[in-house]
Amino acid sequence: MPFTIDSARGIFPETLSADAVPATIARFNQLKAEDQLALIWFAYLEMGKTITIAAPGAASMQFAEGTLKEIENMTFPEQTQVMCDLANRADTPICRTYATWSANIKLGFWYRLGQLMEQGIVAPIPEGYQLSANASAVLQAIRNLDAGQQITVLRNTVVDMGFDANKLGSYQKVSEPVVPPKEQSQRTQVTIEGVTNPTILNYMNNLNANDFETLIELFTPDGALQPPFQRPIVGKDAILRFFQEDCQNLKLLPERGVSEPAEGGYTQVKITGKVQTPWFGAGVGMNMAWRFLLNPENKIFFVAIDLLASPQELLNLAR
Ligand code: ECH
Ligand code: GLY
Ligand code: GLY
Ligand code: GLY
Repeated sequence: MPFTIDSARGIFPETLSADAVPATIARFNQLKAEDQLALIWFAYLEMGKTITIAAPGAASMQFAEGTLKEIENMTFPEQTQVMCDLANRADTPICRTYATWSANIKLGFWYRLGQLMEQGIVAPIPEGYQLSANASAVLQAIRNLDAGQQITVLRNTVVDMGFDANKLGSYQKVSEPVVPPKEQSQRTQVTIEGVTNPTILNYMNNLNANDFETLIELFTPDGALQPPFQRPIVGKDAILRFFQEDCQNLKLLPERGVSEPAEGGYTQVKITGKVQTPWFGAGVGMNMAWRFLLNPENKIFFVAIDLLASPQELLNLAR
């Protein structure tokens, strides 16, 4: 085989991903818990002036309801302690429960806590809270990012909170029910300037239709998918689980691409375009690239999804 997953990760090396995102998260992680929570609160309020977040669906909220009730019944100091524990990734019952939740359930949980803080039911960030100098600098770094990068920082900080899931041992992951695929009549078909490869078009169209069972058949058994700023997810079972847990109701808007032969009868394809998340809809278009490596049978051996450094990168199809 001419490629390994590791060597496949290096296709289209000119792709400039948004390194500012992991850099900002690393600086955020150095802050003390109180500063982390206050910083997110301030960032969230500021972003709320320009972009609107959709209320989480009932399907994702039902799993967090027990924990939210528990928190509502606590005193303010106890509530503040729970939020600091989450930021500190402490070993507590709530932090362990949180660790079993999918990303959308974690986001829905914080969305609701934010509302309860506004209503005075959950302890607010103290009036006049002064961020440390480092925290102010991280907040300024977030202001300087584009909206797609800002929501990625927020998402990733929330996902990383709670007890470390790798230390839980065996556990049942809690995620929203899988939505049925869209009816054929409701489906849209993408067109991509420069690319007509059916595997690529089917990838985009099936993901847009939440048709994960059809989508996964486009992959080789040992294939891999690398989400932004993450390690590759390897093998059809794991990729299918990821699609079902984390990829419902995304909107992929690919714009252009290049396709060219690679070693051993493989084909490498780079696509650029926008992606919308159901949390923000058309309000935030994330600038993305997909870097595909297809085997000689036109199956996906590898695909990396990158959040791009800038909109100019949408035009960069260099190898
Ligand atoms: C408050 C203060 C106290 C602390 C906290 C608070 C609450 C914060 C809240 C934050 C909410 C943030 C949200 C962020 C959502 C971001 C979503 C993103 C989605 C990106 C998806 C992408 C998908 C790409 C993919 C493609 C593929 O082809 C394959 C699959 C996949 C304020 C109370 C914490 C409430 C809601 C960034 C890019 C295209 C890889 C998935
Ligand atoms: N409101 C977006 C979601 O629940 O995914
Ligand atoms: N941030 C990409 C994902 O949904 O995993
Ligand atoms: N595109 C993933 C990274 O820059 O790490």
